[in-house]
Amino acid sequence: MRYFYLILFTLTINFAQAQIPAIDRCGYDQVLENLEKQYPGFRSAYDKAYIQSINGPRVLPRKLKIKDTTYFLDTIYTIPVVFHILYNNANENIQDSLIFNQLEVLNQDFSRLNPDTGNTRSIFKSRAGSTRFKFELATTDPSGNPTSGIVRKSTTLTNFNTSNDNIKFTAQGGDNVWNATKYLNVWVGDLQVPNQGSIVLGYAYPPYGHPFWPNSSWVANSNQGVVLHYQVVGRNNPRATGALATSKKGRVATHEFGHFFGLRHIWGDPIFTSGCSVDDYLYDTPNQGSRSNFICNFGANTCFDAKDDLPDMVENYMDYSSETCQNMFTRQQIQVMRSAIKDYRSSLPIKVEIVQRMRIFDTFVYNEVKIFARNTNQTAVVELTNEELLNTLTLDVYDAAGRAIFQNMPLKRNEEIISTIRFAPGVYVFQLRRADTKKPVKTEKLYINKS
Ligand SMILES: [Ca+2]
Ligand SMILES: [Ca+2]
Ligand SMILES: [Zn+2]
Repeated sequence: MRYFYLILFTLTINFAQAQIPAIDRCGYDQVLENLEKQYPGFRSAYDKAYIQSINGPRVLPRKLKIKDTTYFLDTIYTIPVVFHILYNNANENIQDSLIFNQLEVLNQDFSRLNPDTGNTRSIFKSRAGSTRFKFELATTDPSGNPTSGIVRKSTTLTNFNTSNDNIKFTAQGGDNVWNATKYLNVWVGDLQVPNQGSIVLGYAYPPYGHPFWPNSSWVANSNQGVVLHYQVVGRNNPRATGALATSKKGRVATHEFGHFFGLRHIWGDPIFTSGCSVDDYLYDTPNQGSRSNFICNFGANTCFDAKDDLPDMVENYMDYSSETCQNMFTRQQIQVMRSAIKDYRSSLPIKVEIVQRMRIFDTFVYNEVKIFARNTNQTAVVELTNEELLNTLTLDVYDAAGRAIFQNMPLKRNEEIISTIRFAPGVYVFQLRRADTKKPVKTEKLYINKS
């Protein structure tokens, strides 16, 4: 084999140098033909060896499995970040390496490439996803000059006041924002709650006008951005000791970036009302009555839902659980954040890449759609755990005799609830088809009764 390859390689080069074929851009076929004339039987030996080299020695299956593959366009946003480091002493002037690994943590967490995705409980795995956001340090400053994306500034203030945002204003001992519509500003310093002496790990404001937030939380561009306590920036910050020891994974930033892109806390921030009646407006974060308190309690279940009760999602970055058990954003949270870029922060990305992604449709649908009956509620549910499936599928329902109950119902919501109140008790076939080709992609038999 090696012998043939060597000859081919040499001849190909010679051929390419000797003549320039007018139509064939590659003269490879002619090389093979010449060799066949020179060494009869060469071609079949070569073909056999070639096929083996790409397929391996195994015998091809008699029927090749045909996969139903579709392609779709996806957008990846790259967002420039500037760090303003405000320090009153050398310890607060955190080293570059922490800023670099903070970026790495953000890129992993927002892309679900974090090393601990395996810790997501199986009940929540299908709800987790990637934002397709990338973060990079700014390389050009607002005046168009090259920059490292890190601004360091000494300050006479021993700590910053979280209520007046002084860290964001040069005249008040902080550092002015870089155009908040073009940069994601991160300020780092010693943060304290005025008159309480307690520290704040970080805070951020949602996009101006975002409907999840009361208008008291909408602030001007000069105040837009993320603020972090210097002790919790980056992974394994040596300053994160004592009470901060559970904040060593750089996930305060992940959480605050979540707010910056519009997310609420998953427990919905009840203050004056009962916990379980206040929501974060997202159905794929289970209803949660109160925040986790820097611990990792997989037994937590602060709200009992009458149907399909789930425990609290302590894995979520938008809880206050320990960073050791945080490892996911949900797909609805991702939808909110991606919409926030389109609707409120559209000039922020420095790069918008349109990429083609492949979907093996059958596998995809099979794994990301759940069809089940809730007989106690006299309903059946089709749950799409991936927002990309919205408006791509239709539902047919047939009774045991094959009679259609209804057909071509479009699936427009992540959770489509079908009343079964008029269904006679029995077995029904729920069939999903692709809306475009009408091809069936998933079928489930459900037993409907009135228990
Ligand atoms: Ca929720
Ligand atoms: Ca629950
Ligand atoms: Zn928060």
